[in-house]
Amino acid sequence: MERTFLMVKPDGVQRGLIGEIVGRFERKGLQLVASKLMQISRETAELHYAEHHGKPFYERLITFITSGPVFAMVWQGDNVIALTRALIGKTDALEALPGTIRSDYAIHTNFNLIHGSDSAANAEREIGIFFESDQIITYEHTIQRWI
Ligand code: RTP
Ligand code: MG
Repeated sequence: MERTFLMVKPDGVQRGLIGEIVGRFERKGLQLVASKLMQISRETAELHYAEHHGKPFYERLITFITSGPVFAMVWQGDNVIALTRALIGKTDALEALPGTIRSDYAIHTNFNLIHGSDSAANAEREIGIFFESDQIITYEHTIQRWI
């Protein structure tokens, strides 16, 4: 069983899309094991996006992700990292497949609504940045046997 870190970005929160986005992962059959609405500090944003440090879009990205509350989550399920990346869609909304979150709701790369971890190592690292281990809830997911 795999875990991933997902985060509705400030544009998604402001546009009232938390419920819509969470609903897509719920209906897929994935299990929510942690969540919180939070304001990210610059320090946290720099830790989270460390791999992009020095890139041309870095400053814009840090400014954007700290510009308002985000909805941070941990989701669990078989292949949850690849599955959630597929449901989110490509970074650029123009390249995202129809039916993905970014294709359905985003127009620009700078405002692409949601973050999803891209590897097991990054998922573990990002979960550690945003959540204490006792904030991640272990519970029986009763629909699991039907999925
Ligand atoms: P994320 O990390 O937010 O889930 O997005 P991603 O994996 O699809 O894309 P990534 O390459 O990790 O980039 C992180 C965020 O930086 C912004 N970005 N802007 N060329 C650009 O202007 C550019 N490239 C990336 C996007 O907001 C992207 O989500
Ligand atoms: Mg990324």
